[in-house]
Amino acid sequence: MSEMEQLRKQLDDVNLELLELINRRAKLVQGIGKIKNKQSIKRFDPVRERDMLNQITAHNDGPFENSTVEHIFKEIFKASLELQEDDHRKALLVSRKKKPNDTVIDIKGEKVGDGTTSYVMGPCAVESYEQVAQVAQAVKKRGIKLLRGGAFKPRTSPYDFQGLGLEGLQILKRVADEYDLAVISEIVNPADIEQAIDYVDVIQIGARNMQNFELLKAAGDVNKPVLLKRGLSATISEFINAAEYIISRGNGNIILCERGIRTYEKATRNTLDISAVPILKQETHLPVMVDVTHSTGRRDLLLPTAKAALAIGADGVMAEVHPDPAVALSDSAQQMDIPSFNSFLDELSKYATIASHS
Ligand SMILES: [Mn+2]
Repeated sequence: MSEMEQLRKQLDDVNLELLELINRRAKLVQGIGKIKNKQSIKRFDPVRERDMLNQITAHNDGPFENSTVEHIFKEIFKASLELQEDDHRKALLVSRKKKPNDTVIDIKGEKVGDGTTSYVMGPCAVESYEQVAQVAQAVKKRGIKLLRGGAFKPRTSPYDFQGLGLEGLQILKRVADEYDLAVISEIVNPADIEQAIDYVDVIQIGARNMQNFELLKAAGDVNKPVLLKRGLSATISEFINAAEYIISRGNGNIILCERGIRTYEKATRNTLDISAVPILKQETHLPVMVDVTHSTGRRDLLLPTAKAALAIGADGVMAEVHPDPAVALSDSAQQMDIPSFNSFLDELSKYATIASHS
């Protein structure tokens, strides 16, 4: 064997030794990670990292420079930390890995996520008792249980209609009682959650508030189903983590709602990310709905996108219905009037997984 071959042989052996050592180190880090997890201690500890690096460089006799040694070890530390984070991701409470079977949410008898199609219909904003009651009547006639209506409206412009606030919630409650419906309404302020639960059956957290972590925590602290909309620029991972904020506080009754994301496309108000539906269904155990009104912003696209939503496995469809969309105080371009709502449902029912809405 030549000298070169001998050295290469030794090098191969050292590589394998290093590999064994790195993996041995990784196992120790995983063990520490488990203990930290149990005690809710943060995984990254910069003081401890600095101590380890100091100890290592103090023993460094070269030929590597201390800075090089630090760099190599920093990479090993980083990889180990990522290993802990992978374990953590596997353990998300909303994940299928944590709970393999579907979460079914019972809202006044309407079971969302049980394999049948749920509908959430109603006006963009609560404008008056008469307006909500007219829609409630139409919704009720079709055997639909879930009525939506905005009382607090986060609008793009501060000069646009901001909603009726508490009065809007009171109207919803009155209509829900009169028509035996369940109502869904958006809450924008964590301080309003406690009061809202007396009026609504489902708390909606809107797209603009998907990462309002104080609001997510407040919604997680109450015993009331939450419909969480995907943020307009949120990745699926951010969306899932927003749901994790709610479930981590004890409230696991969460409906995820895809409502379109911002892209460069201008033909629709947002771009409906339809593939998010099966991804969310695979990754989480939560029911997934599609809001066809806000994703498209176009009345002519409500039916085709709703069909797509059901075909791809959504648990429900949300759309806006107004007795007279032309005079609606918000989203007048895309709300359906009551005859359009009826034909929308006639057509969509052919694709739904339940016959009771015919
Ligand atoms: Mn709207």
